[in-house]
Amino acid sequence: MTAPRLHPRALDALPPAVRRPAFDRRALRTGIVHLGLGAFARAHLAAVNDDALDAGAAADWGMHGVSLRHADVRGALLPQQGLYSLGLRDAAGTQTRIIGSVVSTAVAPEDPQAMVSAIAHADTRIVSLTVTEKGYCHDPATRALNLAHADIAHDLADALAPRSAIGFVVRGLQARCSEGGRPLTLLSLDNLPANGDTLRGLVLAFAERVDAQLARWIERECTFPNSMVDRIVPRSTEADLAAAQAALGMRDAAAVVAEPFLAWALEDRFAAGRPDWSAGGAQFVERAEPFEKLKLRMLNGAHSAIAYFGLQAGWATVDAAIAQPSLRRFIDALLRDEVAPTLATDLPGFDLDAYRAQLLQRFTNPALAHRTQQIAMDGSQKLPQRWLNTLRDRLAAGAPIDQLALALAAWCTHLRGHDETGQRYTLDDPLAAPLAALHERAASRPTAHQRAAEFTRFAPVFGDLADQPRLVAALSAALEALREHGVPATLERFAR
Ligand code: CS2
Repeated sequence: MTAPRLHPRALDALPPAVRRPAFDRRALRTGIVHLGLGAFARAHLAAVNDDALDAGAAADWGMHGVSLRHADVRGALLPQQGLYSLGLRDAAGTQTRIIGSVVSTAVAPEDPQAMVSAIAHADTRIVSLTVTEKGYCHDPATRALNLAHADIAHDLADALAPRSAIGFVVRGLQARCSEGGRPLTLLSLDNLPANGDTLRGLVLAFAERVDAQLARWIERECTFPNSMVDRIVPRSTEADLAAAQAALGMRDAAAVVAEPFLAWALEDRFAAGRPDWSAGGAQFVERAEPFEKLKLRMLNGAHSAIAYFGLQAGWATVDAAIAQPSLRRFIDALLRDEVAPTLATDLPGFDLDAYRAQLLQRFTNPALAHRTQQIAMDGSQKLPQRWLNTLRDRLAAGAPIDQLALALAAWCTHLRGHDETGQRYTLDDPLAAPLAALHERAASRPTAHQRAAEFTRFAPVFGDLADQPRLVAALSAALEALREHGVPATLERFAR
């Protein structure tokens, strides 16, 4: 017999252990338009928003979730009228709850004007984004709008059917400005440094090219709070959907799983109000930047290192990788010796040792099966803020960079498209073709020093670090060590 589908009418039939929304979903109206309704947003923003609604937030804080590319999330949520389950998992087991704050869903390319109208709508007071790093169509090293990006070029030329998140936002703001000009908050929830300021810079750069008056209106009426978001949310697999079905006694095609941990530090600069997300663990802060920097450099920096070593050595998940003593010792040393010292002055009194210990503990979560291959994707978009800003600070301080250089060497090595056993994989990166060409160019150089220098000249990632002498020296030593000794033995040598 096929299991029934999760649906508002079926909520009463759920097992008692499954928490469900306490608020009246039928009264919900859309106040938040969210771009990028992937697993992360469903396990973070929407879950916190549910907590706020449970705690009595007004019914006009429902969410309209929009996918910018694919129809699968909408396809899964539509028959469930927006309901889905969130399973919080660790070694102790799984806590399952139903999330109800998503009122409606859409797929932007099917009806671009509907998306523009949703941003312009008088009831919309927040437009939030989780579109991943590459969704900002910027130059990762400089964070400037990439005017050569095909979607940006298209969106500047064609006002009616945008493709990019930035294009949709600006065309939506243009309509909003001419339809009453109500203020709006634009909230980036992606892992970018100063994500609000970055989004603002990109939106204004696009808007200037459309209409300078529009750019002035945006500067006056819209806010872009910075925020640090944190929860580890792997992509859902068939096994996750099966586990959700077992817990619910019904089928949920949009189930997400995540770790129990959640953090969200954001600036309280909302142009048109907000729900009280502190009910779900959000922390409103004066400046989010120190928290972002901490999280990007420590958690995401460690994650990317685990991903590239793991991928090369054949450790398929984060917990399997961090269970390798050599990698665990190296990551601990990297965070302690080279990353944490760059953060101390920004966070006076903050216990960086406890934070590091907690991170390592989170990485050991055996119930997530977070794939190293998933984290390894889009490295060109991630490494500047995860490793290279740390590296710049270390260089400026005249401090050692050997461990950061080894992580970089693992990324450079991974560009060859196969692991240490010869197993091939596809480079998953918006710059995959130029990166593969870069690897080929570097590999053709006769000396390790020249190979390392070649890598550092890849401007979208390294920017002003091209040919930096200390970086080239450290990277060349690290590339050689990896080539000669392989991942596990090299990690042993580099973990002091
Ligand atoms: C990960 C992040 O895939 C990745 O690049 O590093 O998604 C990470 O799991 C989250 O930022 C944790 O908050």
